[in-house]
Amino acid sequence: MSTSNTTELRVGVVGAGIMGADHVARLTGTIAGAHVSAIVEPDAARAAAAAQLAPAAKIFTRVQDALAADAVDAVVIATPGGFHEPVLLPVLEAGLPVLCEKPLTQDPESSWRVVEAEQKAGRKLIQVGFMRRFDPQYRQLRDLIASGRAGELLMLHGVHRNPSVPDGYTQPMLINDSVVHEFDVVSWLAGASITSVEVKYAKRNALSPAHLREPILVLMELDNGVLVDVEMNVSIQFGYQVATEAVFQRGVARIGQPEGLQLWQDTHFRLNEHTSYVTRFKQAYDIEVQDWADAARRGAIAGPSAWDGFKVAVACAAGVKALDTAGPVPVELPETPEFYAV
Ligand code: ISE
Repeated sequence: MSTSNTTELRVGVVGAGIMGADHVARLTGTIAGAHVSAIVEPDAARAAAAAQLAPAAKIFTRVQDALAADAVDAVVIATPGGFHEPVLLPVLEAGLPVLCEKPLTQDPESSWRVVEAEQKAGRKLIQVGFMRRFDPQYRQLRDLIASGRAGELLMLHGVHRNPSVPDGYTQPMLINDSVVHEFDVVSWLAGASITSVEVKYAKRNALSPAHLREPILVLMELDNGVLVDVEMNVSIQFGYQVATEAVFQRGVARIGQPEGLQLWQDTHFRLNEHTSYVTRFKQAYDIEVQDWADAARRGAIAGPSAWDGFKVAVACAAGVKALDTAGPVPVELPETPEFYAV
């Protein structure tokens, strides 16, 4: 940790795309007790744009160089998932705390290597960026489920709708990049593990990119008997919407409905919807990063662990297989290592 005259956490942000730049702005303008000391980004134009948001930050092209220069006390990884492992391993070796955007890595094998490296480092250093766990509405729903006030939870119906996706978004990304959030959050909400994943195809949206077959319906069985369905839709056009309905023995609860200013005008009723996850989950990201930075300064993590990331990687592998399989694909997890047992 820094011995300079500031006790602030010096954070290196790796990857300066949409999420990386958003985190640079957040760490600079919103988060207390931390600042961006380094931006690691091989694309010079992106690096320069992010540096405008944090002028004091040094620019590096490789995380190893930022570590060697002793420029950071902690790291936020916001590169595409395929680049997480090569950044995580040297950061773990340096013994620094890290907030790693989802997914932990792209497959169970590489996620396993990461949890092994973390165990070798001797303490939990990785928090995975499943930000929905920090969203106040998701937290209220989890408290309701845990309280038993509406009886036992029986089913969860989810919708995960994006207006559109970039050209590079591929069919497996429906699972690895999008449904990945549900794999984490439904287990967390229901306090249970996913035992199978099934994918059903809806009538194809002619407005979807030519290489995508969607929307899809993803069915998950949990080991406590709860059944989950999620509509995953990345060409819904009208806006960004993530919502859940929870069905209990004695009631129904909903989160994620459009909120804010209601306007009646010219015989129309209007309520604005989000256009992107950056605004829909802004509050969640703010809380997530503040809690992470506070915990990092105490030598701890404050959210989903690398083991949670590994479990989701296993569910994603089943989900990707389910894209081409009729019927449910089992999700089989090894025993939780002692290191991660709560
Ligand atoms: C994106 O990467 C996210 O993480 C968003 O939360 C999700 O809604 C979107 O589908 C993903 O592409």
